[in-house]
Amino acid sequence: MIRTARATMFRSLFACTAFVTAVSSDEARAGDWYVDVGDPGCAGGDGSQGAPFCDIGDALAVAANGDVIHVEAGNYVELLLIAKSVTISGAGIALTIVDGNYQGTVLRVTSGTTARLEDLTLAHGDANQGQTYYGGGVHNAGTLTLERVAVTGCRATNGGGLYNLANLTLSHCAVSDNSAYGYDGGGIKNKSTGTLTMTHCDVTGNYAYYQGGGISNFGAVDGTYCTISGNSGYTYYGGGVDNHGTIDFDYVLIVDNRAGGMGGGINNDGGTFVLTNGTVAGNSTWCVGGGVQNSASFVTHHSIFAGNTASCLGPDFAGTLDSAGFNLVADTGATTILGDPTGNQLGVDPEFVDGAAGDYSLAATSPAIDAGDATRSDDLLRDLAGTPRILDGDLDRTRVVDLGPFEFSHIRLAVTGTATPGGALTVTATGTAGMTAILCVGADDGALLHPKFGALFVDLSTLLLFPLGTLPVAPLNGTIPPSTPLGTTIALQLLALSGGAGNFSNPVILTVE
Ligand SMILES: [Ca+2]
Ligand SMILES: [Ca+2]
Repeated sequence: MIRTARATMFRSLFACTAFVTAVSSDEARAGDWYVDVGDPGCAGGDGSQGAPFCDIGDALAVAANGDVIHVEAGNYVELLLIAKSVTISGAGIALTIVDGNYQGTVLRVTSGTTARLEDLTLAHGDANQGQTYYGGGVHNAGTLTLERVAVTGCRATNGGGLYNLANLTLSHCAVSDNSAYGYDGGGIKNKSTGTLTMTHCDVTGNYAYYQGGGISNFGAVDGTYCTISGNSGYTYYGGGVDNHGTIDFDYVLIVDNRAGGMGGGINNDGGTFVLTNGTVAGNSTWCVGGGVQNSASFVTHHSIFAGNTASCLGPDFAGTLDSAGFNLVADTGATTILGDPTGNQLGVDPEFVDGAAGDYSLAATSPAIDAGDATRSDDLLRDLAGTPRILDGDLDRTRVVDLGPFEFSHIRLAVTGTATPGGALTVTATGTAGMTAILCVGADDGALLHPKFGALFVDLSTLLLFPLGTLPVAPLNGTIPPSTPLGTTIALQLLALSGGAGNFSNPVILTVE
């Protein structure tokens, strides 16, 4: 009876919420070209929407500066050379695959060209096949933006995945399983002339024979909300990152990388490294600096160095750590700590949820919770996992930022099912037993900062509250009304309360389609 009543309330709650409706406009403009390898008539196509080309290269040949090339789902076995300022838009990162078939670099952008690629994958490039030896997936000499793009399974002497000489911006990208089998930069090599900006990117499972399994940097890198994990620098330096230039990382997780010599997570050699709210953990090296090996400038605050291993010296941090306060270093045996000692926790276990299983978020008892600068007000509003930042993790009614890229919340939201008209959804709330859970449902794009509970990302003007009871609670099943317009967005977020204290959960934003 209770479950039925809850489901009815859930349905009615969806039905009476005034959802925002987004109507997409796919009208063709002058300068739009269409490519669909699956169109049976594409061999005679003219690039119009009704008669698409088979190959992206055909569209590049006729496109002018400013044009947009729309590429349908499919496997496109070709190498792309972009010397015009165009946008190439795929059907989705898992749907539109540009496959180099190991015949050369998959994507080359020439100097002076501004290009954008979105919603596709670049795979199976090999720069050593008659080309430059640099950049198996991408060789960029221009201004290139990749958004929702994967670069995977590529190889080169330097820069197995991407090789950047100029301006490269990566957003919501995955750089995985690439190899620099000759020298450095398994995932990415950023040259001294290169400026690389990364947001919401994962650099995972890449390999370099010599150094910089994930990233080898000689230029300037700015990274926010990124994960660098499971990369390997086989023989020498920097399993995750090898730096000789300038790196500024915020909210970055560097875990489970390995180097054959020094700096399992990071090798900072002659460069400048600034790390804010980073976690460097679970990395290993054959010799010095399992987490970090630093022989230059390494400035950090609100960061965690723990659970790394080194066979010779300095499991967590070998060298000089220039503290800007609020760092946790579990093993300081080879660490010289200079700078501001405020809030540093040395020789302390940060208590990850399950580091061995790759979960480096904070357990409820972690000393890193609410251990940051109490005067700090973050403008990023979410942590690496999408949880609101800053939260009151210790429930003393004062929000204080946690150490590392993850903010601890007493409640987490998971939504499964199909976001279609009439589709069934299951909402699961997990969190601290005994706290009262409330489900918030409404339209998207709210961002209201509650002084005690954190940020609510459900639009307050359409907000409906739905009490779930005391944690633990059973999953809640609901149905999206069949009449819901396509493109409707629905935002869900949980609130856990105990006395006058509480935390909002991560939000889940659904688009009905
Ligand atoms: Ca906190
Ligand atoms: Ca607190």
